[in-house]
Amino acid sequence: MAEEKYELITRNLQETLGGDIIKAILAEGKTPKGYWGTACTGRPHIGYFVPLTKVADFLQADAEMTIYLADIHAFLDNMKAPLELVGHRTKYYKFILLNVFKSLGIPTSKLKFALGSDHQLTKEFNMDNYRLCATVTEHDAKKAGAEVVKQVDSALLSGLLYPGLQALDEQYLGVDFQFGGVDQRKIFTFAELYLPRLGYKKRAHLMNEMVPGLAGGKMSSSDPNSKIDFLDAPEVVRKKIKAAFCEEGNVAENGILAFVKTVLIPVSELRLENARKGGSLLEPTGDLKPFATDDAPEGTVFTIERDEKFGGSTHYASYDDLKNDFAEKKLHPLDLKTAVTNAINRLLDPIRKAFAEDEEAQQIEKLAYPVPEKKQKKPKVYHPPPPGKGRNAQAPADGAVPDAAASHAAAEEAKQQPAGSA
Ligand code: STL
Repeated sequence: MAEEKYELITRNLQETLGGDIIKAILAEGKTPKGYWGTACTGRPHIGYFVPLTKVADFLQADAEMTIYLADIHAFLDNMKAPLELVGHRTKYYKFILLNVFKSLGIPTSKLKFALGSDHQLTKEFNMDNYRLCATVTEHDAKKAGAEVVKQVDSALLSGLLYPGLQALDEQYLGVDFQFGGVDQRKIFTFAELYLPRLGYKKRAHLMNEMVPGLAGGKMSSSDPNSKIDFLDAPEVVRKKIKAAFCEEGNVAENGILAFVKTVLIPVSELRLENARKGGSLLEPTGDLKPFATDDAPEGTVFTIERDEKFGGSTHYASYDDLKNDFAEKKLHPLDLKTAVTNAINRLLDPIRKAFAEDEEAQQIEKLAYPVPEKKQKKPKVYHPPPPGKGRNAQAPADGAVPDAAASHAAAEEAKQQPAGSA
């Protein structure tokens, strides 16, 4: 039983540090407590399905999970979220994440939500922060944040505080493990080194592999082409997937395949497992069918629907089978993209619907992401040209003077073309 739970907790991860800590808790018959945190900076995008799908495993193993919205961190990371917007953004994140869990059928009654500002403004936390600042070298703080904190010239002191506060969060959230992407690794090892120096326990750290965005690179909130918003309309989803890089036979830099591997197939597996357990695993809050057609053989985790004249539908029982077919060019990018578009739209449908039916959520979204005001054009002031210059003056003997304003406008226009938009 303890072994089974440990296997569930650690499966499909890239790396586990301090697994013995979790094993010891399970061996005592106790419930491990963990958390996953995010900073409420830009808009949450469907890349969040990856960690949230893994959270389903933790819950299935009866772990107690906290979803942590790092509001103060969002501001500390180069003010990615201005302080006056952070409060609205945390509310928006909470709305979206709750509905993602519902869409996945993950019982939200077993989840806790917490905000950074719930504990980070207390006297105790602040004193611990000062104690930590008197222990950590500047060098270590900088190194720990290197992959997570935006690196800029004239770096702000806030970036140096970021890793220490995250380490202290483990203590103040009262958890046994923290879960995050492997990009958090340096912060995690920092926490393992420094919490014991303050007299606190070392926690376990569970890390997901980094998943390429649909455009091929890291799924970033700042590149609109690489991310699909949870509220994107079905047509927008289709267009973004259509534009995604997905080269025939190339399984290496393939954001579409990565999404199938880390979200769609685990979700199918969860749904099949739920059906096997008579529906005791998931809440019937949404569509609980795997991404397979009704006529698919038992154990199918993904169906590619295809016209008979192109060989008919293919049913896959594992990701590796699908990947191998793609590598051998037996599965065409267009057929894969169609299937993935449909699956994503099935996952997004209940989220879009919940938002459309919730006026408060719509209000929060407006406040959280105000449309930036267009820059006011400076009123044109007429400066008369000096004598002998200007439109009405005689042209110089060597002919045309380039129109600087026009060529600048042309250069700007050229910049607007998205790179590789084919
Ligand atoms: C990001 C992007 C991301 C994860 C995080 C931030 C994590 C932040 C965080 C902060 C404090 C914690 C835990 C996690 O205690 O993918 O901008």
